[in-house]
Amino acid sequence: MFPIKKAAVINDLSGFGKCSLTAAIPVLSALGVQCCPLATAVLTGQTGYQHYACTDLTAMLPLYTERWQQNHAEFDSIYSGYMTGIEQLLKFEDFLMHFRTDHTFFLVDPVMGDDGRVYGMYTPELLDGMKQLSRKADLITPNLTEACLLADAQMERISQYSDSESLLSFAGDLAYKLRELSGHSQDVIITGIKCRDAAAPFIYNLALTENGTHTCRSHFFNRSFSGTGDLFASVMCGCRTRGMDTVSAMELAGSFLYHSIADTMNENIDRNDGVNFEKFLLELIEGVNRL
Ligand code: PXL
Repeated sequence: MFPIKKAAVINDLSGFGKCSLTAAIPVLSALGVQCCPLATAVLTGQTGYQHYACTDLTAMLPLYTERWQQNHAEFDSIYSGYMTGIEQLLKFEDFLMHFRTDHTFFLVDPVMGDDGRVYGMYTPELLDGMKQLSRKADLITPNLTEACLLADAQMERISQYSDSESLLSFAGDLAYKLRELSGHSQDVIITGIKCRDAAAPFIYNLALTENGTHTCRSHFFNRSFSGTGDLFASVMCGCRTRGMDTVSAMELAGSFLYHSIADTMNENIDRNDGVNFEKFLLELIEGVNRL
């Protein structure tokens, strides 16, 4: 048997949307990793819903740092996702200073937008803060929109590529630029690259690691669902914490998401409600135990 490792996960708790912590907790558990949440906010549902309420928990963050220090907490990994604002990000930097060691795996999922649109809470200060934070990570998992924001590339370019080859080459260049900006051997995965080639639409993930560039792809159903980026990053966090390499973890995450989305497509589910990932957690348990 293996010792249970611990991941500190800074993200929000949304009652509906199967995203952020309601994605991270079950996925990390399935992968045999304890999830220790630092809740950034509690929402009735994710912000895509027409009606939602949000209680911001920025004031709690220094208490997490202080009390966990007093209790001598230690983490094998730290994973950050949705932040409500720059103050939260700065308080998290303080947490990081206290809890990140040479042995901690640090993953930043720079949740900022998707499909060429930026989420409402995004200010230039938060974008700047996210650029600084993401450079410190061992692995970042931006989607194409977020990668453009982090690399100061024009988002409009995403829709200008008509063939998958040039879109993937654009994503590859972004990954190189982001790794270079980090100033160290950071792994970069650009997620959810949608190639809408009429004959065979595919969604790609592109990883840049010390071994070069790797892509994996699966059928694209031409719909986006809430929480898929969070599920992907959670699988990456759990697998890397358990010692799996980045490319194998990316392949497992891609297959888990493909099955979850394909199953969701069989029902008439609103995009805001997320995907049927619960049925496929066994795939993660088996995948990580093949190690
Ligand atoms: O899945 C990203 C995400 C996380 N948390 C909240 C969100 C979103 C995306 O809209 O609204 C609260």
